[in-house]
Amino acid sequence: MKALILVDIQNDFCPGGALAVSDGDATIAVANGLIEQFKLVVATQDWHPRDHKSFASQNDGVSIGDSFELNGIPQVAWPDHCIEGTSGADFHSSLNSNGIERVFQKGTNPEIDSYSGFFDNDHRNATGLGDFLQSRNVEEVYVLGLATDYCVMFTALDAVKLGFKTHLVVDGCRGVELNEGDVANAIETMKGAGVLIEHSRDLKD
Ligand code: VGL
Ligand code: ZN
Repeated sequence: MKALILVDIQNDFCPGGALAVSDGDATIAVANGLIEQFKLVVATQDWHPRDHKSFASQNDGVSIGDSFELNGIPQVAWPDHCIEGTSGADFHSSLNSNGIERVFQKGTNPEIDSYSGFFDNDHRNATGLGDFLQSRNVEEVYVLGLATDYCVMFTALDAVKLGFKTHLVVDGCRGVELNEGDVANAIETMKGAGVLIEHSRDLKD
């Protein structure tokens, strides 16, 4: 069984959003095209309490884009984004969210960030995505969404670690690119870990 994993296609990561990724809404057409082709589609949703400590606003002397340590783990300071229950945290209205069977929320603990759709950044708490996929006999996953150099990459890397044959649908992803080269490096890191890099046009069956 194959599954499509849509990562964080939310208003705050699209143009006009609080943590807008350049061209982030270009992922939607690719996602909608593939939703039609897959029997099993799941999505992750970045879902933070208002006082989440990954926000620069919650840390004295820390500015957006700074690196700091949060409970012993390296952390980038983000603008307030994807606050639970706000429109910024909603899936983009153009996304065919009717096709999504199950949504896994992450980043709900204010003390730790969660880039991967499977685990918090310390790998201690699971979102349930891994167990869900295993319960549905999934062996192969296709990952796309936002952002290539954060949540998409860590989701794909964890998928490999959990034993799924993992594909990145590269034209369905866009990145933050906080530093030049971050997206290219993320793709190389995924490749090196065994992620298969694909283009959506080659997935038509
Ligand atoms: C993300 C930064 C902070 C992402 C989420 O979805 O890639 N990036 N929170
Ligand atoms: Zn976040």
